[in-house]
Amino acid sequence: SKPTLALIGATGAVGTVMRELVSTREDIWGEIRLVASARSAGKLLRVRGEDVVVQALAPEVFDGVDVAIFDVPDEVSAEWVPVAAARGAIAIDKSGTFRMEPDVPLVVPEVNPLDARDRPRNIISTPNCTTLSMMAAIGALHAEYTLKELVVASYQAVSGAGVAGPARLYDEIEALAGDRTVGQSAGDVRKALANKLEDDSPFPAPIAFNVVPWAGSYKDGGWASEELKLRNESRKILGIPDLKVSATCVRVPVVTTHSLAVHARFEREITVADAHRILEAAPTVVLMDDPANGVWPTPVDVVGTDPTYIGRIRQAVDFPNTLDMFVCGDNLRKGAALNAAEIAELVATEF
Ligand code: 11C
Repeated sequence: SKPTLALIGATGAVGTVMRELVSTREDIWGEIRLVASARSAGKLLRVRGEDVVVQALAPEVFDGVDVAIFDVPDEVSAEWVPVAAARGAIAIDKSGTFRMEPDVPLVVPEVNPLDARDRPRNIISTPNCTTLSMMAAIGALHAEYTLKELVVASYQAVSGAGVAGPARLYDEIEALAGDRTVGQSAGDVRKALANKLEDDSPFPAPIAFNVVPWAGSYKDGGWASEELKLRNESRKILGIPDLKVSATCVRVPVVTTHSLAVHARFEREITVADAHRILEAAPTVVLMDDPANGVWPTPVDVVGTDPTYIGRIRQAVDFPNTLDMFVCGDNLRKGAALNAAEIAELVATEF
């Protein structure tokens, strides 16, 4: 019989995309259970064209579940992922809680699918959306040219911060709209927003009319957690423990789709034509690289789609064996729900 799937965090930003994905991808699942916090229990949500009652998170909801996908805050995962695993479910976790634990694989199906088989704790982690938004493309290049260094600047969409992110961006845009003087003197955007909106933004600075060089929590040395995740997770997924990585993560006023400027050094010379050949052959990558004709990816053309888009590929003039590139990926799809769904489909073949 078909395996039973549970979606934990079914009402969140990623949970919503997850329900859409399981409703539109090949239907390999038997029962699909929707689980959320007690606050959302009893709600009806649509999956595969049917209304399903949301259940409150409790140990019993995992009984009979084969695969459980978690998209919940770190502390909720820390408590409940082991419960699901102990009750026999393969737990696929989107949080940062288990990603770097040595006995938990961190999987991107295009890059390291075999790692999903080795899961002594019955837990598989799925990476941060920033790491994931470039990984299919970078992984394909690495497979042939062996990556040595990555320097990355991110341009992260507000939905990375959950449903509160887009809500805040829309509110700020609405609050500023119509005033063609705002944004022209230091502090005027902050002042205009303070007059109209509550001080409850998920972002540490105005996000409309702005870019914010901060994503995640504060870490030693002045790093933002997102920057360290990008480093640690890239190393683990690619299987290069000493990969040199340095990142600067920036939030931009884009609703959904993270972009990354990537400066990648390889073991040997790689030309733009080499990269084009590899990326054209990568099934989940779309090459949009014809700058003479204005062809490169942007978030507004990528949002809502599955692939990883790449363009602006250049051989770095002053750095040997190095390419500069621009990558876009929908942070809620490949960056989150889609990667988890793909891992789930990978392990579902075992049932
Ligand atoms: C963001 N990448 O854009 C983050 C959200 O470790 O999964 C996801 C955090 C994580 O804000």
